Amino acid sequence: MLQKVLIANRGEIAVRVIRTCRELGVATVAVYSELDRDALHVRLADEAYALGGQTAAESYLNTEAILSAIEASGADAVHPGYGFYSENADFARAITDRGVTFIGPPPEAIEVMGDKISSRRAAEAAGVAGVPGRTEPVTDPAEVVAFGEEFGWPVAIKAAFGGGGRGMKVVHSAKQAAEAMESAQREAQAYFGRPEIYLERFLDWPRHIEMQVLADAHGSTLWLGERDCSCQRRHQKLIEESPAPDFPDDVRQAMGAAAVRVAEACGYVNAGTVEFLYQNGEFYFLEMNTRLQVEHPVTEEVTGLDLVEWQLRVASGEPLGFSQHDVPRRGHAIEVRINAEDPSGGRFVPSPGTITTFRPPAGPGVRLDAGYEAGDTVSQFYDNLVGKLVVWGHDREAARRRMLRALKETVIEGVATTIPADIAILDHPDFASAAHSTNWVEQTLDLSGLQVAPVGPAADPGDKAQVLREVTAEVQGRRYQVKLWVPEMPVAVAAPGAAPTRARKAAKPKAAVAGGGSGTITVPMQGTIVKVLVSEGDTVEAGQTVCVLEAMKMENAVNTEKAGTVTKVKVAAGDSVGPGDVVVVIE
Ligand code: MV4
Repeated sequence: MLQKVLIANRGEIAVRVIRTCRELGVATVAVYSELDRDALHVRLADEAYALGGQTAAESYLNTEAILSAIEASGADAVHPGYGFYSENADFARAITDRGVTFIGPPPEAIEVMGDKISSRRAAEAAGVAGVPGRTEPVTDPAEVVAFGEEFGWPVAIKAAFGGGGRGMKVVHSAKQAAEAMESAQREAQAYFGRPEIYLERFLDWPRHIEMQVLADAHGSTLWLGERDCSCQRRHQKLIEESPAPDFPDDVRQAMGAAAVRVAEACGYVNAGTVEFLYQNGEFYFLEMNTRLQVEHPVTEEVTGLDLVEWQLRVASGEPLGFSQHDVPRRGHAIEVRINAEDPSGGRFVPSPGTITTFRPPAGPGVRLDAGYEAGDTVSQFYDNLVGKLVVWGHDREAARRRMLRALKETVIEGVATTIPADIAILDHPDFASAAHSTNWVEQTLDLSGLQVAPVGPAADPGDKAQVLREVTAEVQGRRYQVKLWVPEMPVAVAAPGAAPTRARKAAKPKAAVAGGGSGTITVPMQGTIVKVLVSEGDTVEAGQTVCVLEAMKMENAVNTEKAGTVTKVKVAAGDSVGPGDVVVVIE
């Protein structure tokens, strides 16, 4: 088994991977940007390494910094999560070139599935058809017209090197062909750096159904069941579920077998997902995602398998050791993505900020995979997924009701979330009866009346502003030069000649901490007030000790830098205080 896994990601997926590693006794290494230095994934990991930078490009997409962290930590494997470098063949090669295991598919499989034309050809070669169309790039509007006349209108024009849904154009008649083609080429160039486009028949009310596959390095590839991800808005999935509602078992078996053939055709190893469009009983290959997906927990809840565990086992060379017939599928699971976005009026406006309250739901059949806790900040620099709420029920209706119950139990304050929109969707008769399609959220669902209470003034980042200070520390006699992130306020100043003494036995406090010269005396660190030496009305001199703070087993004198009269004493012996708390006011 792997010994130590570095997770080249952040947020809930980094937390998700850490949890399974811990259960398996595998050590974990987090990496973090400057903004994430106190993030949940960093707090949970066994060790953590700074990548520097704020934006994704400066941090989680900084190959050199990630490679240095691998080197420094001695990690023997890297889990890429999703997004960032998860589907980057060059990154996978950079990892394996150093003799470190990449927890994902071989780079060649990432490459074959990396563009639409080559993946569609690979699927066709394996006997799995895409939506009827032609894979040769088109350059002449006459080809679009000829295609529409042969297969019928509307026609979909897609970017050959695209993915994720951007750059698709729908052409309803011959006279729209030229303009739509040019606009599709321009968008393809702008989004994907390549202008090539190709044609498919357009399906007007499809469902997005994807099949989870899992392959070991010994020639065994299994399908673990489908997920229906038809609830989307602008290609962002909102809700996913398994099994797909109103989906005949013979179609499921055929789709599972098709997904296995696609995976085998590209030499796939590890967990992957084959996406299909499904309409009128027929399914068509769309693309393959060569990573663990956001919505993987839906499959975990239905099968009882831990997909991250199997990713690690397969990556370390273990055979699956079970066959297609052994894959359990029980009940129904639904996942809702909770994003820090304000869905008022159906607009879904990003709402970054500090989460002031986070009360998670609990109870039977409820799982929350979150990347944040109360006090954590959702940054505008990254994906604003706060977490995923996943429920299990014995059937779809039980799961739907349980999800509504759990969503209404969840309290998140400080940022707006998509929860009110999720509730509206789950409550809608079209969702309850599974009459929705990939177009439903944008064409039918009306959220214009949705009004979310304002979250209040955005938490002032100045509140928590910290500065980097370099200090010398001695740990068991060895000198270290360390960098400390400390609150931006006057820091502790040791009185000249003062030597710290052990607390409790020490009669006299020696170390001195000053709360600044403003007359408002604050403590610079967390601790307990053990003695208050002044009373309201007392006259004090500059440098005089006003109280004694016990912190980190040391007694510290809290001194005033300013002379004057004590107007307020805000603490008493025994009180717990934190950095910045005011203890005494002097005028
Ligand atoms: C289609 C389609 C209808 N007909 N292709 C958009 C994402 C991209 N990966 C494929 N997409 C679509 N391709 C044909 N021939 C409708 C969509 C589509 C869609 C697909 C999956 C999930 C959500 C979607 C939302 C709008 C359109």
